[in-house]
Amino acid sequence: MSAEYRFKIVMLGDGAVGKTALTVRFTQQHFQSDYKRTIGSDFAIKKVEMPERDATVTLQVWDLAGQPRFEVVRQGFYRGARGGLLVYDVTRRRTFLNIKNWKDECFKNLGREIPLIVVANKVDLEESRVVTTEEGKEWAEKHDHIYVESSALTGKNVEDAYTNLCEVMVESVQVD
Ligand code: G3D
Ligand code: MG
Repeated sequence: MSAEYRFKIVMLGDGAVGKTALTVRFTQQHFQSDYKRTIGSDFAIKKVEMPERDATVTLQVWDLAGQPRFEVVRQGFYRGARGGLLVYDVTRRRTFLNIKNWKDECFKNLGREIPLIVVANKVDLEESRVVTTEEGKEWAEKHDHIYVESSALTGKNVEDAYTNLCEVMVESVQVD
């Protein structure tokens, strides 16, 4: 019997780091559900096959549009999330420094911790890169996160970011 999981995950990170670009690239979808757009978040669906685990994961990928002012919007965004991608832009140091705040806000809203993957995005922009691989990796390892370098533009490692998260989420269910 193969296992089926459904997980809501959240895209975390500052504006313009590539959260939407990564999600669109991964799901090959344009965002659905207009009524959610009005409250500032959207989601896309993607089925991930995990043959080694004999499992199928249906991901509901939530993406917060901008920085909604209303706390209630953010609560709805986080509610029920089982994992997330902490995304920063390797060409802007501030976005790297801010992933800690996104992580804190996420755990505070949920009242518990969930698996998060650190995603260093825009690695195609080599000339303007300011956050090194070593720095990103060191922070991720220190805080027990898997580290992935991606480019939503070229598609590099985009799938890896999400499938790594699936692995960790499935594992955490099996431990529970
Ligand atoms: P957000 O959803 O986190 O706010 P977006 O970010 O996905 O809207 O991306 C912001 C801008 O960065 C977009 O450019 C997008 O095309 C670009 N971008 C996203 N990922 C990458 C990447 O990996 N490499 C490069 N070079 N650019 C990327 P525009 O010009 O459309 O605003
Ligand atoms: Mg966006």
